[in-house]
Amino acid sequence: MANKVLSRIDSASGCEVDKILLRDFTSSFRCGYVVAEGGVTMPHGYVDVCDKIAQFSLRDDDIFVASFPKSGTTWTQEMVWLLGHNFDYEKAKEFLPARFPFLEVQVIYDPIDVIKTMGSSLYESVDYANSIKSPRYIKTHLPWQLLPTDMTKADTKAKIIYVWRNVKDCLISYYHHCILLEGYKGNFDNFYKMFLANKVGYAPFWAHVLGFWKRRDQENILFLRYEDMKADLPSVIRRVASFLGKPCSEEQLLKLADHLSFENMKKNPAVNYEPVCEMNKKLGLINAEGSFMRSGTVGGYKTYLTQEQIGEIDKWTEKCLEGTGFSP
Ligand code: PPS
Repeated sequence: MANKVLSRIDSASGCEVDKILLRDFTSSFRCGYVVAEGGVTMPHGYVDVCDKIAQFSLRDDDIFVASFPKSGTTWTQEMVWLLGHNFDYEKAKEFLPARFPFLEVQVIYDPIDVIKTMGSSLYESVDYANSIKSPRYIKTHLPWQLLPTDMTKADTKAKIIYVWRNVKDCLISYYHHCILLEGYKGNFDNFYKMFLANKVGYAPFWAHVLGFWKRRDQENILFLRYEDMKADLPSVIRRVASFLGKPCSEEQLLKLADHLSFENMKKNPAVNYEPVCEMNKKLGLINAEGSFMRSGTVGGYKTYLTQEQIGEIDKWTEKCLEGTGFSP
């Protein structure tokens, strides 16, 4: 078993959520799951690349956007990329994953889909990220302990912008995402059970957030919240610009905030993943309706979750955060 991988998730374990996980994610390339360091659930393909990721050499000018899935990653990536590229809206018409590759995409998505939509070089995502010119802009959903080892060195200069989101909205968004893009054919209740049992990809959720929150005072880490971006995007843009050391005039700021509005991102094919959803359908990989830019709201969970579920998540959260000093 590779370095960071502790065990396989096995349907013979007798655990109900393990069975659901193995049964209800139906894409043919999802041939099982493993438990990685920190109790993290990862699709089986992680085994093939975890050592490569651990050994991935960082450069001083690397910029990572990291998050638990469905926390506002794409939104943050587009902001960071434009700040880092002198507001080049012309170049930003290129598909975001080509400008800002997803380090471990090969673990998560069907190769046929990724190759058809992004090209074969992008599918070998760890090699691709290794090969691109500096400064590199890299997306990852990996928790702190699974990041390239270089990141944990005290003198690392590579920067990480971490974004997190209210766990209930994140859960709902993840459920829709898994139906749309990850071949999930189960119902909401089973997804909910898996999420709380830390059996969805990249879970446990709170340990993920805490891993970065604990390091939020490091000079190379910026800790953001989706809800703050919704409440006052210009303020967050200013913080990010200052963290990146990129000047941003009031005029540039207003234009960027407008470009980053939900309505504009929803109709922007470079960031809305419509081409990927279309390709999935065309290839018959996934047959689901919906869109990646789904609702973009805060508190949308209230129409999905029962009072009982809300109470259960609150209790679970309290337990996960006990003694940490973190208040959501
Ligand atoms: S992924 O696939 O994990 O990288 O997804 P991620 O980008 O992290 O999260 C997708 C959710 O972010 C919402 N989103 C936005 N909300 C508000 N404003 C803007 N501009 C924006 N862009 C993306 C997107 O709609 C997903 O949330 P839900 O709740 O599903 O709508």
